[in-house]
Amino acid sequence: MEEAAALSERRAGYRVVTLNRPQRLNAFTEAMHQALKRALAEAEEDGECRALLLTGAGRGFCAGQDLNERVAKDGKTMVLGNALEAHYNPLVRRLRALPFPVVAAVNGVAAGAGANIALACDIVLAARSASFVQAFAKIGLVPDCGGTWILPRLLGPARARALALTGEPLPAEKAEAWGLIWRAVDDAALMSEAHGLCAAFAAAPTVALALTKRLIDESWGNDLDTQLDLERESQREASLTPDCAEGVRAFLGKRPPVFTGRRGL
Ligand code: T3D
Repeated sequence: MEEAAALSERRAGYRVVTLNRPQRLNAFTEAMHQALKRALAEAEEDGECRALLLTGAGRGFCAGQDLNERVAKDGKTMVLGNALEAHYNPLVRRLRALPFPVVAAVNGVAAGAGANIALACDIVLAARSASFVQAFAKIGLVPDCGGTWILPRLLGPARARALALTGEPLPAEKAEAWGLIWRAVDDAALMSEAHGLCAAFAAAPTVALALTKRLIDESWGNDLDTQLDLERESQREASLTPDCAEGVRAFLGKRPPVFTGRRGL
């Protein structure tokens, strides 16, 4: 039987999703989109899941769209855009909206849509040998999966433009130095760091983290006044969770908190 194009594994309090087409550097096919969609839906429906780790099998993280599925038949131009509507855009939106932190462990090259999907995760850890490639210009396409939105915001327009227009690989250490990712780590330490982070999130006040994630995302389109109002509302919501009561009690009692991640009692 053929192996699934995305694997999902349940750990204590979090899930690991592995893009699994190593012979093609985990380039996306229709089957991989379907498998990933299922894995993310399962994580979202799993009441015990409080973090998600996304990584790739083999030596790459993801090489974007599998270009074998984009070979024009009869010499005709293939009009692209449908896959963005059907798969890539919902995927980026879902990663941003998941009600717990999503950690990308970028184990190797992340190119095209693969780079921007990694950047759509909440925390990006990358192996020192990994790189981020806005490969689109090399094949006559434009950056997608939110690349034109996230790159200028994280890097400023000069670096965003140069990366997108040249398709030059950005090594992990430089990506960290430029503020594109959280941390570049030794290759051998990548997965243990990523698992450690997810295990910590699995014991964190999940509702507050989900609200924080939303606040930071919404801040891009808000002025300070609107953001202050949103913080007030989110703080009200967070303060009503059992984890907030527990956090305060634990602090005052000089003991470690035991968070459940639950919304209500
Ligand atoms: O509807 C739509 O499609 C719109 C959406 C578009 C989203 C996109 O992502 S467009 C961008 C697509 N991706 C690319 O253009 C990247 C293509 N790949 C590369 O540029 C290079 O492979 C890398 C820079 C990622 C890595 O280079 P390297 O030298 O480490 O590895 P390699 O030898 O090029 O690749 C290894 C194998 O994977 C190789 O196959 P082989 O020769 O061993 O049989 C290569 O052909 C294959 N592979 C890599 N990327 C893709 C791919 N096969 C199909 N599609 C790929 N994207």
